[in-house]
Amino acid sequence: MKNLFSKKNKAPKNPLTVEQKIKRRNFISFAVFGAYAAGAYGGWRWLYKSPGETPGITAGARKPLRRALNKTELFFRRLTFNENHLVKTYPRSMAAKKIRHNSDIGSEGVMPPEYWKLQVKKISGETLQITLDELMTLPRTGITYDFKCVEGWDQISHWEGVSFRDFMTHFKLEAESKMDYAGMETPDKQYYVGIDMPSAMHPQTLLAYQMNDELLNGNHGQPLRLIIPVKYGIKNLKRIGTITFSNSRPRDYWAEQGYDYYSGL
Ligand SMILES: Nc1nc2c(c(=O)[nH]1)N[C@H]1C(S)=C(S)[C@@H](COP(=O)(O)O)O[C@H]1N2
Ligand SMILES: [Mo]
Repeated sequence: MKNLFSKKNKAPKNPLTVEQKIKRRNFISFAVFGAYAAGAYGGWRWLYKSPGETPGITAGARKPLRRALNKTELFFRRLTFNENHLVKTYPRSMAAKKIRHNSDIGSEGVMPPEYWKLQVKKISGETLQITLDELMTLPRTGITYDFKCVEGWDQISHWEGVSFRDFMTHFKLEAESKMDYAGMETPDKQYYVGIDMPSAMHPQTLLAYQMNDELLNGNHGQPLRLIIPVKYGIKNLKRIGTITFSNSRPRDYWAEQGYDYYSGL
């Protein structure tokens, strides 16, 4: 049988009254709350006083926040990106006949084909000038997939053109394909995107000149646009004027406004 009066079970010498107990608990909760509040305030001050990120590529965030964002981005990229993982495609008959038309920064109206050449800036400093006719002699690739805009709409659409990979091989841009990024800009430089090379070289990425059965019209990036199914609409630059290659992030129109630079799906 248990001895109720053993040392262990002995009643405390000065048992606390209920009131004292409550007081003590209140004191502890306030102390804990106070410590959290001080910590939170300290953290906020630290963040507030920390330097802003280098202006340019992305909208100004505090450096530590941007570091955290970049880490998260890398984590998800590694987790979800796989060049053998293909975006879902649909039978061509499911493609919309009337394709939704969104913003046209840098791609308004029509570009007379005789004034347009694709400028490809090689890392040697040389610039290739490529006509649409020349691009159209390369193997033609088509894709029917669900185009997604960050604004919340999506549409199954059909596009044709040259796969970016085939384009790189044909024009002997091997050294360029080993760089970290491709940058693309409209001829007037009003709209521009930066694309990480693995996404650019993804087998479904196209330099597209055709939508459904016709060459692109002025609404959709005539004469040549990027169709990059692994990314949101914002990265699908209409009316490509120049392509550059670099190991640092090329400037990106929407990233400068605070959108995710990677904008992957
Ligand atoms: N030059 C240029 N390209 C652009 C844009 C733009 O404003 N200018 N908008 C982007 C966005 S946000 C989307 S959703 C798609 C829309 O393409 P669409 O008009 O062919 O549907 O183009 C992308 N490419
Ligand atoms: Mo969009």
